[in-house]
Amino acid sequence: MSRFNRIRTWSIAGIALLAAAGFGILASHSLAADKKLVVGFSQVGAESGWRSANTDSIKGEAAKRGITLRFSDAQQKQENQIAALRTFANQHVDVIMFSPVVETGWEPVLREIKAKKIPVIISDRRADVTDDSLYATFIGSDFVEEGRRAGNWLAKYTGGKAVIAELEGTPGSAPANDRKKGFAEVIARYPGMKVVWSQTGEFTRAKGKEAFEAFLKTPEAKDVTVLFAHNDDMALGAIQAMEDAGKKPGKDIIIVSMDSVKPALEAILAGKLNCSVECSPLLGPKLFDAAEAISAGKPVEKRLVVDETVFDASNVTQAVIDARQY
Ligand code: GZL
Repeated sequence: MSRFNRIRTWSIAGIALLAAAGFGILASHSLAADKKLVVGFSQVGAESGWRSANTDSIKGEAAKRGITLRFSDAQQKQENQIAALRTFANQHVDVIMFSPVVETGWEPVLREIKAKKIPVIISDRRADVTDDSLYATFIGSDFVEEGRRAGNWLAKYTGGKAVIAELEGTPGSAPANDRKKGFAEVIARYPGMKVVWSQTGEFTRAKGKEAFEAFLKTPEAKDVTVLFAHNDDMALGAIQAMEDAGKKPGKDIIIVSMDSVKPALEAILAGKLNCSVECSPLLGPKLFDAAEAISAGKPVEKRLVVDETVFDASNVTQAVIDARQY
């Protein structure tokens, strides 16, 4: 065979080989794209209106996309979450997602998952880890900024004078730690603003009511002018306690809370709550966009923060409430 023909033959073979390889990648890629995902999700619990809306968003979005969702409710117990994460890993799901009930204690189980090469998406609350290769992305709010927004709103509304009772969220959770931190950072700038009582209500209406009922019976209660609650459910419980004690919530005691669930906006319209800093639970679309991108081998941002606002009497109307998804 002449030298020219030999080169021509090898060139054709080379092009055919590259094309086949390309097709092979394409085929495996398109097979991955066609394959419906199986996702394991470990949820904190069902402690608040926010959490229920968050679960609805996740389940609704998975159903819309034809994604098989294996969902576990941990009833606010870390040990239940760790067990669920291990189960998902042993089932070799395509992606694991979870909202960490508290910030610490996740590294061992995340290392087990990493060893199985299953990507992890952190939803809503931060997990403190020393190695950020243990998760692909963290999608949720900036709770420190939410705390600052509450502090700034209160400083403006009260002219920098407030004797504050604080209902905290779940001890050790990122929203409780960070909202407290952001709020304290702002009120530290005002000598006339101070927190004189602080106790957890575990983010639930029942425990918020119980804690505030007990507080109202103490001597310090007579001086308190403001309640800062780390979520609306605890604020709504405290409002019930105030009314049971013959006080006018929103007037005798100014109330600032977080989440902006519908019952809180209704309380603002009724003049019983003064401010709610929004924290969006509607994370479903962003979570599954990330899961699909990761499964298709595409890069994702390590941190995705959701945009939020602040509600008070100036921007809450019945039309705004009716238009809310949660
Ligand atoms: C915030 C979320 C918090 C809500 C509470 O993103 O983790 O947990 O503020 C919920 O209502 O219990």
